[in-house]
Amino acid sequence: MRCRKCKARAVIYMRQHRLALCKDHFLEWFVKYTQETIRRYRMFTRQDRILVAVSGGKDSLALWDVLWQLGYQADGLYIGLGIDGGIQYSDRSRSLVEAFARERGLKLIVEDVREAYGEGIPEMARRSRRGRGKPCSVCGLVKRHIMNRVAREQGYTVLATGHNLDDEVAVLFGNVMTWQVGYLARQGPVLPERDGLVRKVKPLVRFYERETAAYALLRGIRYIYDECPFAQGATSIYYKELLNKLEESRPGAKLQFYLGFLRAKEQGAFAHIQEQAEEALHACEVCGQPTTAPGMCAFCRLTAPLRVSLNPPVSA
Ligand code: Q46
Ligand code: ZN
Ligand code: ZN
Repeated sequence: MRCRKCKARAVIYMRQHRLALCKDHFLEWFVKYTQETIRRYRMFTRQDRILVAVSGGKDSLALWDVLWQLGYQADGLYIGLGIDGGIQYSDRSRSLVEAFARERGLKLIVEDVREAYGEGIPEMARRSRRGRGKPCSVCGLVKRHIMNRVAREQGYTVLATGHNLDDEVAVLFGNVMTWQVGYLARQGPVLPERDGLVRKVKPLVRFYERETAAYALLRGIRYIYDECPFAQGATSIYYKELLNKLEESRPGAKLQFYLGFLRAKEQGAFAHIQEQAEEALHACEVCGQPTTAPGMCAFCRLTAPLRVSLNPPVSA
């Protein structure tokens, strides 16, 4: 197959766009298409200070690389989750992110959960009733809390994550399967800023996973190939497999499903539940971060016993 632009040997064929490209033209297209997504969904401008959440995986590092090439003010945030799983998952991903930042002279902020609280995600999950023993719910809570806190403390106006189309479509499918209309009303490439929550954006949301992987490989980005050990058996992975089968027989089905949803949203399909879905937020009485819970936020409740042991009360 030949590149549509220069007729050289193509390295990728994207069936949903009926587009074959060589290495150079694919890399150029990927950067331009990301910029178009940023503009189309009004994600941010050159004046914004962007904090990119980087896990060490292909998507988040590809995103940081593209934003760096486009000349945005984008710093990285790595959150050490204290996950080993027999493959030193957290240690290896941290070294890869640090090497990535060093090689490009980019600013990286590292927050390590175990260093800060004396427990990693697996231990926190064992103590918590959240997620019935599965660490992902606790992990999501901790990551959201730290991302928002760091962004606010350090004056970032936007938080960017590397979610790709496959991730978003799996979430959308799950939300539709259970008719979580509140979640559907909030799902999208941009979550606007409100009451102490920093704006969240997903600039890679129109790329299939194989495209972000191709971008990372062709750019020579070293990333962690292993999934987090706790990702196994997740419902989202099952949905991804189902949706891949659909895509095989109907190329472009995933993109169509997602973009159709966004169009319906823009036309106001969920407008009437949008307001109800946005529960009132107030400041947590311990950390000051926005929360819907009365009094203390869920993160402070989770870490309260740890804070006591880290800062024992001073006896008179
Ligand atoms: S890192 Fe955390 Fe994921 Fe691992 S424990 Fe689950 S949520 S699977 S993105
Ligand atoms: Zn070409
Ligand atoms: Zn709190």
